[in-house]
Parts: sequence; C-alpha cells; structure tokens
Amino acid sequence: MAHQECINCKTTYSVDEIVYFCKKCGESLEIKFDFEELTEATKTSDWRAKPFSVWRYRPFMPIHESTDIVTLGEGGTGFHKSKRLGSQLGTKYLYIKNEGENPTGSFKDRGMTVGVTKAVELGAHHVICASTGNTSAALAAYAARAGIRCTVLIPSGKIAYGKLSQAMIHGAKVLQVKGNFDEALEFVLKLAEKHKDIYLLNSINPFRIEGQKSLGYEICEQLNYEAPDRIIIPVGNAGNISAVWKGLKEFHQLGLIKKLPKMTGIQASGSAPIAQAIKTGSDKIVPVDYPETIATAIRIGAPVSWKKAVNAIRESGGTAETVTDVEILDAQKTLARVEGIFVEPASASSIAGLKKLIKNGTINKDENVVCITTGHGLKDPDTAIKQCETPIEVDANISIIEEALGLKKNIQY
Ligand code: AN7
Repeated sequence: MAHQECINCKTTYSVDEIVYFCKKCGESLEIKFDFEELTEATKTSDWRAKPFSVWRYRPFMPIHESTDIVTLGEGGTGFHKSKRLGSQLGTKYLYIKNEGENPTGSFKDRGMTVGVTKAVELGAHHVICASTGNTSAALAAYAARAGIRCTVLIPSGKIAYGKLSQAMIHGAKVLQVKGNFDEALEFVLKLAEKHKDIYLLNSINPFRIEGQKSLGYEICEQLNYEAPDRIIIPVGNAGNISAVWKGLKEFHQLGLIKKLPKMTGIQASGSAPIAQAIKTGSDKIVPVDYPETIATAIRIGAPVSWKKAVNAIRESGGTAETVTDVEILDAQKTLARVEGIFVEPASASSIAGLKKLIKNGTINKDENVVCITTGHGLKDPDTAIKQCETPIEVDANISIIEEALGLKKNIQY
C-alpha cells in the first residue's frame, strides 16, 4: 500500500528496505501511499471510533497489519483554547497544542512509536540517533520498551538535564561528541552506513515522520474536521513542520478537511538558516557553523529536512520568523503564568513568533491560530529557575512568614 520515494528524483524503494537517502541522487525519502488504497483502507476501518492517539491512525501508517506495535500511549495531547493569552497578544482564536503531554514529554514520541515499531518489524536489535536531547529521551524509552539496544550521540556543551536523565535512566549508551549537533548527526549517519545492523532513527528516517504527521491529523480533528488558518511550529532539524504538513495534505486529499493552513516556522535567531532562506526568497539554505541559542533543542545549524520545510512553508503560503533568546524566555514565562502551561524554551519560540508576527502585521486578529508547543518545561528546569525569583529562606515563624508575604499581621478573619 505504501513505498518510500525520493523527494527529488522520485526513485522508489520498498517499505521493507533499509535505506535513508536516495541511492541515485542522495536526497531524502518520504513515504507515499497508493491513494486509492488509502482511501479504501480509511473508509473500511473503524479508526474514528478509537481514542485520540497515534495508533487511532493505524490505517494511515506504513506498518504491516500483523506487526506488534511498540507503544507508551503517545498522541492525544491537550488542545487548549487560550483566551487569556490570545487577548494579551491581540488575537481572538488561539489554541495551544501541547505536545509536552506525551509519554516522554515531547512530540518525538509520535515519531518514535512508529520508528521503533518499524525497527522491530525490520528485525533490528540496535537503534541509534544524534540528538539535542528530546529525540534521545524518546528513542531510549521506546528501545527499552522494545527490549533492544540504544545508542545516542549528543553534542558537547549544554544539553538540558531532564532529557539527559531520561536517556540515561532508560539504559541508552550516551556518547557526548566534542562538536555540535550537526557533527554528531554526521557520525550517526556514518555508523548506520557502515554497520548495517544499526538502525538509524533521526528524523531523516521517513517512518518517524509518519508518526509525527498524526499531529496534523489530530489538530484538525480537535477543531472538528477543520484546519486552522495558521499553524506555528518551532523549527530545528525541520522534521516536524514537514511531518505536520504531510499529515494535513493527506487529510485534505482524503476530503476530511476543506482547506489547508499557512505553515509558519519559528527559529531561534542564532540558528535560523530556514527562516533566512524564506526571508531572502532563496532556494538554498546557508548552514550556520556555530549555532547558538538558549533553546538548546533547536540549536541546529544545518537542518537535514530543510527542503521539505521550505517547501511546506512556500506551498502553504506561510512564513518563517526568527526570535531572540530574550523573546523566547519572555514567551515561556508568559505562557506559564497566563495559561498554566509550562514548556521548554524551544517550544516557547512558537509563542514568541506569534507575538512578533502579530506586531509586524503578518497575522491579523481574526485568524484562527494554533501554536504547537513541542516539549515539557520540566525538560530544562535550570533555565526556568534562572528566570524566577529565588525562594526566600525564612524562620519557621508565622509572623516572619506573614511579613515575607506582605500580609498584615494581627487580622482575625
Ligand atoms: C522541544 O531532540 O532535534 O524541527 O535531537 O526537542 O523536527 O527538529 C529536537 C528538536 C522543537 C525541533 N522543539 O523539531 C532532538 C531534536 C523541541 C525539540 C524541535 C525539537 P524539528
């Protein structure tokens, strides 16, 4: 029903073949379905009767029917109408799709449940990824669940402790490579090329993208089979924006939604090659050699899926914007305090981007906007704590506590 296809020269490969790049032209691959078969499969299946989750969409997934899935209950995340934040920022219809509510605390779980299921289906016993943190946390958890070996390569410098602790406790072998994320990715690509028994699960792997496309489906279903006017997404390696766009286009092609939203990608200003390409109208990106940002999850200078992302943004009539670290941290705090949603800095970039695009007139107040927040705030408690007032140490004494709280003493209620 499905095959892998080169995004450039359209060469096809079976879904049972382990291949990460086109053997003819070296470009990345995507999963393509026979549309008539997909239409039939989705008509005859009772998927709509299933609860929200990635596997509600099993007929849309390139996994054999007989395969046992590796799952921790991913997807079905909260879709929060955000009236207070919306009115503060000047937009009427704002929703936060909070992917931090996934099992390991990020959207990566959607891709990993499908990616690790595929790994097991292919008979792999060892999975690998390079990661700024969340991918490694998710892969380590799903590999543990499947009972297979897991290796992760992380960049040197700061990686958020919550994520590192997850990879470690789930038993992954963690190597910190002296270099940035882009260099770590080069090594895992080389390892997977050299050692055919190691299965690569970076977002270049098209099966992961299939899992992540469910995020696009779910948003439309949570809006009662309507697409929003715009979806705003933090962009690093650009797998997610490509995946969401793929899901939306499939729903559209199946007639489940009538229109498509404007895909809007947000990057941190210190690592923004895609936003630069969009702004300058270029057909190529200029990689950033030394990417820098407080949002370590998206500190990526040479995004592998940039072509798919640029295409998604242009095809949908969307845009891309950059946000500074100060804007990111400000958005993180505002979202936590105004809506009660705690997200990690990279995730807050979608909110910071929304604020900027309203201010510069790109987004008008009547647009129906969905901001995706990609990872939970507890992933990176250090950054959160640094922005807040330090707890005051007080003596165990009621009047001292009242004084510290600014409460009047001697009042009887
Ligand atoms: C919270 O974990 O790349 O544009 O190695 O953790 O699909 O790369 C993380 C990416 C956004 C960017 N938000 O998504 C990794 C990694 C959070 C993230 C992104 C990431 P893509």
